[in-house]
Amino acid sequence: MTNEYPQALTIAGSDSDGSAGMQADLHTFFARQVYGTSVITACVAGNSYGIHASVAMPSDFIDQEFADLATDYHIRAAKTGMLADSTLIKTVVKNYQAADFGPLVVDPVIMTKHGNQLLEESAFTTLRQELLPLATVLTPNFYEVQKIAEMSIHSDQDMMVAAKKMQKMGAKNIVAKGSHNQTNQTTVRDYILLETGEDFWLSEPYHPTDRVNGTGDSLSACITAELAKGTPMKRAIEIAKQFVNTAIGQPIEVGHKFGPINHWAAQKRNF
Ligand code: PXL
Repeated sequence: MTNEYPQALTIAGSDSDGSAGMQADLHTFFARQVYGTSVITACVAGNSYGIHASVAMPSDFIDQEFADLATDYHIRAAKTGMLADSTLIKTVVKNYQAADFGPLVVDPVIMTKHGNQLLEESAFTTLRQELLPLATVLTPNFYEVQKIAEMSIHSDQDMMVAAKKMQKMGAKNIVAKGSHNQTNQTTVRDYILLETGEDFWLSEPYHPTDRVNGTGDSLSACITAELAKGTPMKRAIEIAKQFVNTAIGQPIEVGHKFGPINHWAAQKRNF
């Protein structure tokens, strides 16, 4: 088809306040000039103070969402977000394997910024054994690294060992996000381990703000958008880091507590 627009997919939960989950992914796709499609896995009711109810979609409905996209759209990259439990992970794995949706970015969503758990503890094994082997990119935050790799991180060396461990579980490229809860912190450092074996640290300024909901969603969505456009892996990761950092650095007043990041500020930058 002439003039075909790059299409990307988010397989994620809906967050009613629009700050995170599928909504943050779609904001990011839009800002990065890719057409966003979505497979909704769960819905959460919440606002900037927290999440107050959550419901998972039935598996046969998820099957139908995948089927409808597969028969019509040309999806070039996909990402996962909230998958809630083991049944949902298995449903998504089965459908993604049957489809031809390009590289998969797995954001292993376990806990929100408010401290609400979005993935049942009993699903961690399914996540490790069934989803990670499909991950072209895995983007765990500092907490998720420790949960998935089953070790605590106290040093750069620990982070490198954990990333290698996650790569052995089958994820090809690892974007392991650094901690950001030390006092007087001025930078956040993420550790990247590529499929090729190349590894490096990416450092960005730390912004002391509570308006950080949806940062992990937006980072993984931005990598997905770039992969859908054909951007090489290392560059896709660098762009995503800068995109999210710019969006955190110019907070907007929406909600009262853990509000959304500023996708418009990031959209204005030329990467
Ligand atoms: O940011 C993690 C996240 C992912 N998915 C959904 C969420 C949240 C955080 O609030 O609500 C649906």
